[in-house]
Amino acid sequence: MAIEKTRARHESLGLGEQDLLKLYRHMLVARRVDERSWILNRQGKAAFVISCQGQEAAQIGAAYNLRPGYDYLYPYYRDSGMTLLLGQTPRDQFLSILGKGEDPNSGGRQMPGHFSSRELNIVTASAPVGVQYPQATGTALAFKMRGEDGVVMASGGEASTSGGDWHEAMNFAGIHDLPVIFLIENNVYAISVPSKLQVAGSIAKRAEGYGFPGVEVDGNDVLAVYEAARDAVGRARRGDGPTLIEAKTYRITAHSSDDDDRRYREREEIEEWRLKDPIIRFEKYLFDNGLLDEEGKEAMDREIKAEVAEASEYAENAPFADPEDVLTGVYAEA
Ligand SMILES: Cc1ncc(C[n+]2csc(CCOP(=O)(O)OP(=O)(O)O)c2C)c(N)n1
Ligand SMILES: [Mg+2]
Repeated sequence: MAIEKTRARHESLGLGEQDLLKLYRHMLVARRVDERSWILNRQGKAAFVISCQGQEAAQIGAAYNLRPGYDYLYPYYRDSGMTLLLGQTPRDQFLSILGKGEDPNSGGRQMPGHFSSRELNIVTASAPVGVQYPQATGTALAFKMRGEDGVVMASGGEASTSGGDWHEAMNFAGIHDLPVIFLIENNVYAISVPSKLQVAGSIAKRAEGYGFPGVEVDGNDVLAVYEAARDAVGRARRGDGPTLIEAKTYRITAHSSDDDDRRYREREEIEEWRLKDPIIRFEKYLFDNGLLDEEGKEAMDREIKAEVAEASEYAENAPFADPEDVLTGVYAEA
């Protein structure tokens, strides 16, 4: 009797080898860009760094379902993984982190992490936590009114669900069955405040009160996030309305380069989560399924590190924004 080979998880999800290697590569690019950013900060070149480390699976697994330049993304400051996947480059990231004139997000006028691209439909966030949700919901309403099948993804941390904006957006999206996906990257902390002092009950379950599905997913498992977001995007595109995804994850670095996390969490806790590092976990999956080996991994990492070094060097040598340009785009030209 022939022994039937059990299908690997990715096969059941309809993902092929190229998809998996693309997911993995982008997770690694995001990590290496982030690591390099901290070096630039420690060298006194980057004034401020805010990290995606630990959240790459949540970001890349979710954004893999979007159609760049057609769907809309309202990311939050940690979502460099998403923007890199959708088409921003390491060079773009460093130009922004170093506040250079060529920075595509704001021409060097905004803090890092305020991603923006007209071509990629990535809409810049304001600095107050949570204000992206009503705007994203409005964009979803526009898609619906036009009869187009675009979807909108809006993401944020768990603390952004404590604010009124999030609830108003959830309510409005629920009433009008809008094509919007709320992706909450629950990384356990809001700067120094642990989620048990920030979040009452379950975030995912709140969706039920607004009349649409909410799912909780292992945010360090890229395939699990991909699946949850694929279903959510499918629902939205079919006109079946919004979905809330709560991706349980962990921020490995301090909140930002201005934060000393030794003041509020134990080193052991970070070490425990490092064992669940989404990149290492996915690497193991790829190894176990014969899709990557040590040699291939090292070659890819070498290539990425070279690309990141070149991008960083380019940005370091690029000119700062012209001081005359500081008010461009702020006031209407007479
Ligand atoms: C309305 C508002 N309050 C406070 C802040 C300061 N602030 C910036 S980030 C942050 C923590 C947000 O935590 P969370 O939403 O969990 O995202 P994380 O940084 O953990 O990814 C706070 C309090 C702000 N930017 N806006
Ligand atoms: Mg958080």
